Amino acid sequence: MSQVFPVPAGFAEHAHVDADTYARVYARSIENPDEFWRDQAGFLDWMRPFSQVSDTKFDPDDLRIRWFADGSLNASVNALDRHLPAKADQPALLWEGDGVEESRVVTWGELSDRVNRLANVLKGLGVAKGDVVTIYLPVIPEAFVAMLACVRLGAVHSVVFSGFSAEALADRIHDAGAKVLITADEGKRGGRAVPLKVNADRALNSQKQVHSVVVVRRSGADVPFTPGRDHWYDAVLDAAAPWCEPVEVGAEDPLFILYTSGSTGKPKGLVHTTGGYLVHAGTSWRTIFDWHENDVFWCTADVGWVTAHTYKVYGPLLNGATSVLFEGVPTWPDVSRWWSIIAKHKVNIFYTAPTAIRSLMREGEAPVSRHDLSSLRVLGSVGEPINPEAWLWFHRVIGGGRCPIVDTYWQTETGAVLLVPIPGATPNKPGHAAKPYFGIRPELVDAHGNTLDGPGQGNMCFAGSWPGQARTILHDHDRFVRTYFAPYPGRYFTGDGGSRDEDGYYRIMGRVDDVINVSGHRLGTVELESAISSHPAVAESAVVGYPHDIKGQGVFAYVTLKEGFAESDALRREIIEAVRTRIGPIATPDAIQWAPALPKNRAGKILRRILTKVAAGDYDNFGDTSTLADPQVVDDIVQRRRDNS
Ligand code: 6R9
Repeated sequence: MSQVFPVPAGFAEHAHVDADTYARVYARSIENPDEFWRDQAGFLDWMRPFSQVSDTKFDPDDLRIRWFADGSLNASVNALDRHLPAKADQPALLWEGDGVEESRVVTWGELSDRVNRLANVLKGLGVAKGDVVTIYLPVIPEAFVAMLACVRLGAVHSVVFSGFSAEALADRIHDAGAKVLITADEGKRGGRAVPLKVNADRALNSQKQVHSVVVVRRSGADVPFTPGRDHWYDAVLDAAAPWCEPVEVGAEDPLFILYTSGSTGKPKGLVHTTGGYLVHAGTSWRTIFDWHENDVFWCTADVGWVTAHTYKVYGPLLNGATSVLFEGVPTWPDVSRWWSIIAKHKVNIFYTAPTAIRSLMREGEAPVSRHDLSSLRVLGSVGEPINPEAWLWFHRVIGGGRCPIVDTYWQTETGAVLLVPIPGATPNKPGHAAKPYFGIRPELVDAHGNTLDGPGQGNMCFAGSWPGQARTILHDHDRFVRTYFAPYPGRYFTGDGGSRDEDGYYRIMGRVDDVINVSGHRLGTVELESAISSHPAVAESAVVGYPHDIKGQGVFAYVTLKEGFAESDALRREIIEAVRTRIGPIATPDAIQWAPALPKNRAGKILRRILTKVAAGDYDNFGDTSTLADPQVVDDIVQRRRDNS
């Protein structure tokens, strides 16, 4: 039995949604989804109204996901123009740099000016409706400017996390077919420089696809510059005209691409479209965080992830909300950096990830109690299941016991939230993403495709479409259908396992596919294995996730070396370096165990189930091992794991 935390006294009276409203609106949204979403769509300014709300079918042989299809609009008009001139002098972004002495306030007027100018610059570089622009920037206001400048032209942004390596960036630029890249000289994290321009140059080496690079001067470092191809952001913006006519796009025209890891080696470029995504993002953001005018919101996610796309960029901007942006890390220059920012800007709504909470929790309460966090009213969590211990600490120490925690379950693919305890409506149970958002129909499905009734555990699926969901994988619609709609026909399959209790509360149990969730970041095991195998000494490798105190899951790699190579710490370091070069520091293996051989069945398939158990230090109950080609291999692996732990 989980402890239950009721909606705090007095909270519901001022909330957008209380328990009765939730029950009534949810029921209506399921009985008549089109009517519900039509109402929600009224939140946006449309250039041409839509006549049909939805045209959707979750049939793997004839998949159809279309929302508001004959309507048209422009995302930047909705995110900026409609807040002007009323909010011209009010802050849109409160930026804190990596160093404590660096901060900036960007007003709505300035943001709009920069967006219009950059849009004109991009237009001058040949960017037009439907073209993809890759953005490789740290958490600085220019990242927002870049995204909005693209969509002002009807162009499609593809943001690549600034922690990805040159090779990972090159793959994503190439796959998206981008001809223009927007980056910075350097990023700054924890007092260290991140060599963005150097990485970008390396990614653009020996290719002709990208003809123009716009470079933001962030650190002022002396970086390589290719005349003709490279342009300093400040110089070209100063020279650009301050108004750019927004381009009208269809609701089903693409808004952005975002890459995420799947269970094969190649990252998937999920394609999100304009109308449905903006309706879902904008309306759910204000509802689930119970945002009210003048509230200050802070989402700590990096712009490279979907969490930031939906609930740091589009959600707040569509609502005309003031947001905090922070470039650095929570532990630098000291472990109270986040808490000092909350106190400085009197943040009311704070949205972060369990992995960060777990690492800050280790530092105890003293760094927190030095700061006044009494402005906080709502807390949020995202990216991975939050363990009850971290939940309770977040609630008591950061939220002072008075703030509901909005545990938002969703994915890059789903565009916006699916499961969530709406703060004025749904009592919290630690670790539970709780209840479906409006219009969302969760189902737990067993291995045979049967939908479970009542309490139980199963594969987390969703029946029926919702407007924010991705429409396809770039260049691979077949993979899109196969991955999400074929496993359980009639439903969208998330790749997660879930459970439901007697109160109808859902809890996410983690991935059931070959994806591991490290500090809230998705990494494909196959992708990791191919990075490891790029080292010339490696014959074969198998990667699994294992429990990690801070990261949730860590990366555990079993590595078999080629003849003639000896196991050594130096080799271990080289393999780690190979992974950092191919993917980036987020993928750094936490443990490498040498394995003279990997456990395989007679067909040569690696038995990951066993490797996962051994990595977790669980040496019993390997289940059916009769298919093992050589049982001795398992004894060997167990022995080595015991010796090392
Ligand atoms: C938004 C985001 C998606 C995967 C998802 C699941 C895990 C996300 C969660 C959660 C439990 C939550 N996940 N939120 N698990 N509770 N509140 O994180 O998107 O990066 O695509 O990751 O993250 O495993 O399938 P994305």
